[in-house]
Amino acid sequence: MSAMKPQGPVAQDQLDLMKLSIAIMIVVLIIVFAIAAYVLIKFRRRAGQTEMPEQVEGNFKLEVIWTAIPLLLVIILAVPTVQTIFAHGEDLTNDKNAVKVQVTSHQYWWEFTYPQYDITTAQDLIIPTGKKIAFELKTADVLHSFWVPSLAGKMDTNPDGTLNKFSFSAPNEGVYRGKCAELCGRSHAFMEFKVKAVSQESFDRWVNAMKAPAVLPEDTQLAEKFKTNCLSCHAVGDQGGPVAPNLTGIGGKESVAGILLNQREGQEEGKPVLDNMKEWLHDPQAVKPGNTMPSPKSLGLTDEEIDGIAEYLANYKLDYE
Ligand SMILES: [Cu+2]
Repeated sequence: MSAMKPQGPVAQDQLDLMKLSIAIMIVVLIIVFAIAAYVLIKFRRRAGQTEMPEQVEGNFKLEVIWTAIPLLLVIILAVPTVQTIFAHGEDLTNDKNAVKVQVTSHQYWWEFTYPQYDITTAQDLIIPTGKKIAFELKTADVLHSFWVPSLAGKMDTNPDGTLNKFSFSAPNEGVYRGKCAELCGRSHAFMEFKVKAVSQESFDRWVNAMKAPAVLPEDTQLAEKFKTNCLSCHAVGDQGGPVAPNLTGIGGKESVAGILLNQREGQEEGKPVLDNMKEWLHDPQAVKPGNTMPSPKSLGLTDEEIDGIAEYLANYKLDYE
């Protein structure tokens, strides 16, 4: 998660701009300090010196020089900056070759809708490598900021209803960490998400898997509890509501609730997905204070039922990679 290690063309262009401005600043710094040091030593007041040194105010030549040089530097900075900003801010939402994603920020999670495929997911943004992803961003509550440092700069989600648009792409397969970059409440620091870039084939399989009918708990009693208590807000497959994060395939995601990292094959980081799921379901407020999910216990679910739902969700994986 670093803008200094770009993993895509947008982040690369942005890093190049940073390098250009830092290079110019360093050159200016060195020249200014060198002149200052030279002047301090060479023109210092000597013992017995009483006369006023020659004054240079109103010197036409000097004023032209110290106006022209900064102006030139600002132009050198401005031309590529403006070019890059307009290139990456281009609205690609009508581009047929781009994958359109509508981002909705919530306290404290991220919702991703793919209008071309009629699917909605949360927390893990799955994208095909090499394709331009055309984003359209809005918020469901307060001001948030969508930021995947290794792929692109920040983009605000505005409470006044205006849609912000931009695009980026990821040439390489991988998982890139994203953060909310605007203080938005108690659990702002936990408002993480992941961008997962996969091959076009895997992406197509993922789309199909997302559209498949919902998988519910095998135990019919538990399935009933899950439907009445969880699916009033959450959705799985074709069932449930649009209020809370879509749970389709949640067991295969990078994290639970965006912040409890699931251990992946060949990785030491994170805990088993079932442990994370139980930790979350037994006390969501302890994991992410101030989130709007009611505690399953307060809904009247027993510890056993909560464990059963955790087990069902931890095993609900989509086979697409
Ligand atoms: Cu936020």
